[in-house]
Amino acid sequence: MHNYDPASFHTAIEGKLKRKHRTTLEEATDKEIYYSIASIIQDLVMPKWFETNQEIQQNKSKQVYYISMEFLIGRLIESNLQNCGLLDICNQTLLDLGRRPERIYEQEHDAALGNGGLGRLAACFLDSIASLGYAGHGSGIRYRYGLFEQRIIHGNQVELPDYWLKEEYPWETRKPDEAVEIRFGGTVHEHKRRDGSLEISYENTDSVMAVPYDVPVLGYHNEVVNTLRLWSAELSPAENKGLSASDQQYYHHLDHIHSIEQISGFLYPDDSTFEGKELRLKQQYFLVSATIKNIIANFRRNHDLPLSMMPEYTVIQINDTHPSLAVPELMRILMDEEGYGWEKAWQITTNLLAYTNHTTLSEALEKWPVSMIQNLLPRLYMIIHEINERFCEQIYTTHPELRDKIHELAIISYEQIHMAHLAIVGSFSVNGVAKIHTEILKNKEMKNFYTLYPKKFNNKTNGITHRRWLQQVNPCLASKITDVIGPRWVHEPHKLMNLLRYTNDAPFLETMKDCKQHSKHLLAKYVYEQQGVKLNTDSIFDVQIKRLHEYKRQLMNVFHIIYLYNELKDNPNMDITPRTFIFAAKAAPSYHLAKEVIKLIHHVASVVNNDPDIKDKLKVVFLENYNVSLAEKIIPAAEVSEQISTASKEASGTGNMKMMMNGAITCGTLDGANIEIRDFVGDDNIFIFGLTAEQVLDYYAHGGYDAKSIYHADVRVKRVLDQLNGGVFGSQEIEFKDLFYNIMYHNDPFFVLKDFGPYVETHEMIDRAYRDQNHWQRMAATNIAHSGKFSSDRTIMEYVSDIWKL
Ligand code: GL2
Repeated sequence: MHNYDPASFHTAIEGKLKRKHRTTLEEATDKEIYYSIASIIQDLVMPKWFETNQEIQQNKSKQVYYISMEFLIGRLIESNLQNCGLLDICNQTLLDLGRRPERIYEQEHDAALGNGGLGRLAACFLDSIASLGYAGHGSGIRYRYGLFEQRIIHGNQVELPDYWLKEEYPWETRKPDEAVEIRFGGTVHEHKRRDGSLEISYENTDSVMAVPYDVPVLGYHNEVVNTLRLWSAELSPAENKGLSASDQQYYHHLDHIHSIEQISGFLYPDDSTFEGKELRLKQQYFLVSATIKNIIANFRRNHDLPLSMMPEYTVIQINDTHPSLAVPELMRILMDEEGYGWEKAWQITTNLLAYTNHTTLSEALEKWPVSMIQNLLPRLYMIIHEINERFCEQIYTTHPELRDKIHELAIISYEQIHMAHLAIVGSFSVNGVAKIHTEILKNKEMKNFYTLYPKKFNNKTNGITHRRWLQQVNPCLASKITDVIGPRWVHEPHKLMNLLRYTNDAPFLETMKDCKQHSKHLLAKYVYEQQGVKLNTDSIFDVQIKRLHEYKRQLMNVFHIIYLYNELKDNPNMDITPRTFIFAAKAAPSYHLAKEVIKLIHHVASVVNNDPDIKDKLKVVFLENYNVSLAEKIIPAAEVSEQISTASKEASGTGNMKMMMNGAITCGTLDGANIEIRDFVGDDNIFIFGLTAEQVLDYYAHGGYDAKSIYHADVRVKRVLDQLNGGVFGSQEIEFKDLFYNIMYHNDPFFVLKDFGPYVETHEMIDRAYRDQNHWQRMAATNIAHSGKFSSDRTIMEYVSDIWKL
């Protein structure tokens, strides 16, 4: 994509600094250099972006649109440099200039337009789609405020707004000419035409403009540039009649503008939980309506064909149910605006849409009150109602055995609209995100739908882009891998399997270990700079980084730390491999118990880290403000990857894949993609413990288990819980009573006590295994070798061949 060498790149930066910032290389701030480099990349990207679009138009290629409320893209500077082949040149140039590359790159504010796994998956998918050369685009919302910034004050999480756009975002291009109008509310009128068909018109709607901002998505070394289109809500010219006869009207008008802009104002900070706020529903419709209008406009630009042909050239993947209003919105446009009858419109709609389910947690399943949809989207409500009527009737006639289940399958029931049901009925494909998750969907959560539509259901195990999560974040390890197996793995990640030939190669294992030590030192340096805590880099770096959620069981990890602390206090000479427990996690602002766990981690850390008896044997650190960039620092340094969700709860997980790819050994339950990791690496290269999903589901079916009996029977458990309840960690006795009560009196809904014993024993095995470093590095190499199967390139190829048919 470029003809730069270090000298000409140097000159290019100099030129940008002069023309754009009126400064010199010597005087420029890191930020000015960052903007100059971004601008050089944009200059290279623009013509390729244009050419990619031209090519799609000329070849009439089938295109996929990935609609998602979240794209957790993090920083783009380094991956863009890498993908256009400039990273080494840029690094060298900066070093020659006496600048530290990482200081320059960290000038970019993370684009945190997502909560966690679901949003990061969308970002990895875009990278793989472009790198594999497919025509695929993301469509999302340009939230003015991303996921909140987390600060810890006296152990408590506090949230700060993430105003990521306060400085120019160099990767976006505003496209006002492609803005579309979105309508909310109003009343619907139906007129019967002479031929009996219905003409629909709307009155008194509120309209909003959706203005696209395009971010380029660069393929790796292939000159492909796809688009991530982010929509921003603005005042529609139609609404800006502006004339105000009184100051009251004027202020009313300003309020109105403000409420419109709020639609793309902020990202809802809930991960795997549903918040039925009207503004969130507005965001969903805003995204869906803008995207579909855009897709239709693109189709018309590229083809001289009727819309009924769209499914031949277009496919729309909806990321969870958040964009599932796509079903009625497509129906509305096809019928009301394009004149198709119900049957034909339904055929087109259901051949365009494919739905990915990301969770079976009941608290996450979206159910909107009928009244809310009726008020905000009256025409869509009519259509959903009709879809539901026809669907229920169809079950009644074609599946008599399901007649008594109709109320469970219905899209509308008990005054609520079940978005997952709508998405399943309105799509041609329904996929889960790991084998076990898809099985649970088919055999339990969506069992009756599976009976109705066995062919729709399929599995697509998640993946991560190895270009970012290995090559970019761990250049040391990446280069050592290339030294032994050659560079092809970057294009064909399954070739990482060739590393299996080196799992007994002592010099290779030694270099791997050196890389890990290097990464541990870098992380230790960061921790010291951030919080003044010195880490023992000879200790095991034991890492749990993910959103804070009861089902992810950070609490069990803390209980284990307290237990080890107790053991060491009782027996200071105990033979133990030193450990550093590393946490990073954001809790949803209204999730009380999750915030309590964050506080507990801090209190335990302050006791453990300041106890002279413990010396260097245990350390606990919680790193503030977990985001993509922080993950990039931690993951290369991880040695133990904590993936300890209550079995059946974690649909897939993707952090498990990232850490495995960097040579960490998983300590996990048989949940989500852990199961597939185990199947590939074998039992000898992973530490598995705890209840199986089947056992957990069985307990739930029989009302749970008796947590108190474990408390009374296991002295280790009793001691930890009594300490929790007795104010040993924290300034007062009642400090953690809610956590204590949840276990003791709400019967430990996530089986923390039940799995505690096996968890402790598994950690004893880890402790022993780590002492044999040769063996440990062999396990690490085996994990890396198999991690290629968790590249999102593999996942995308499966979507392409089974669902998208690009
Ligand atoms: C999630 C799942 O919880 C997680 O296990 C999965 O890896 C990702 C991506 O498929 O999706 N579902 C969900 O609602 N969020 C997730 O991270 N927020």
